Amino acid sequence: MSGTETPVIARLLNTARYPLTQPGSVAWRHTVSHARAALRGGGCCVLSDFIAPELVDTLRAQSAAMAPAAHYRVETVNAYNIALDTPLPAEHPGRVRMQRGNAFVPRDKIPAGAVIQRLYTEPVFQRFVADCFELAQVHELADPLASLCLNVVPPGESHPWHFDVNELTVSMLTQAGEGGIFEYCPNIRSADAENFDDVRAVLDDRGEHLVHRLSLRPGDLQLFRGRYALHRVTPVRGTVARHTAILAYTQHPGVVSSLERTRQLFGRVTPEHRAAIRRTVRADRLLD
Ligand SMILES: O=C(O)CCC(=O)C(=O)O
Ligand SMILES: [Fe+2]
Repeated sequence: MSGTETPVIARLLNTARYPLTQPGSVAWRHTVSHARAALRGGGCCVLSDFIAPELVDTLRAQSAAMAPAAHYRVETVNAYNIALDTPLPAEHPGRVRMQRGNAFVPRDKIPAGAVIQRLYTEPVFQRFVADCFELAQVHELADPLASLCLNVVPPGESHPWHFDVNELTVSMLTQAGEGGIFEYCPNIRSADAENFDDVRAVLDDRGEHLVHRLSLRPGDLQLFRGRYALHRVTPVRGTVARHTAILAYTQHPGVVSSLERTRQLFGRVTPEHRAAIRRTVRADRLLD
């Protein structure tokens, strides 16, 4: 790179606030220690105005252009996204059925030049994400559809309570909808404890004391431990859909979503999903 060339990452981000072009600098370490403290405490960190201010409109326009490519189908699901006929005891939270009205634009329908594609694969960004999550390295989710998505919550719909497959989720609101609040229950489960009682309490609206809420603006970056925090987006009102880019990373390479979950979310599976059945990689032994 010549001395005058601006690195791609510098054009994408609000580098005045977030020093991603200087890995390891004092300013970098300051941001990382803030993120680490928030992630250790509540499994969630919001870095406001993360994207370059002049790109916030582009981000919104690009997401609005790709939203029609989402797989729209309102479905009945449970919080674990496992088959509804899975035999479970009466009090099990997996028996609670919810309506899922959000829709995902899969990675293979997101243009290569889109801001969110460039950010997702940017090595300096991945290094920053790893540093924030206190990992030596993060891996892109090895899933051709779920690794990078746009989550579309149309007016009148919601994205009900669930856990993520991947341990590390990075997301960015690209278009705000009226309502559509992100709610989450930090560390409600861990890699070795499902804590079904508290999960059931939240699903039955008896768990208000466990619920936290975020106020997000387009271009904010959210780092989140979604495998251990039950979370949802409340119903969107008005006329404008809520759009969020979901950038999924994992601690271990080779993580692919199950066939059941992939069919639910995208309405199709790929040869990579079929090939992965025999070598499913998970960092834990949780239900999903
Ligand atoms: O759209 C959001 O803010 C949350 C999306 C989410 O939880 C997911 O896609 O798993
Ligand atoms: Fe999620």
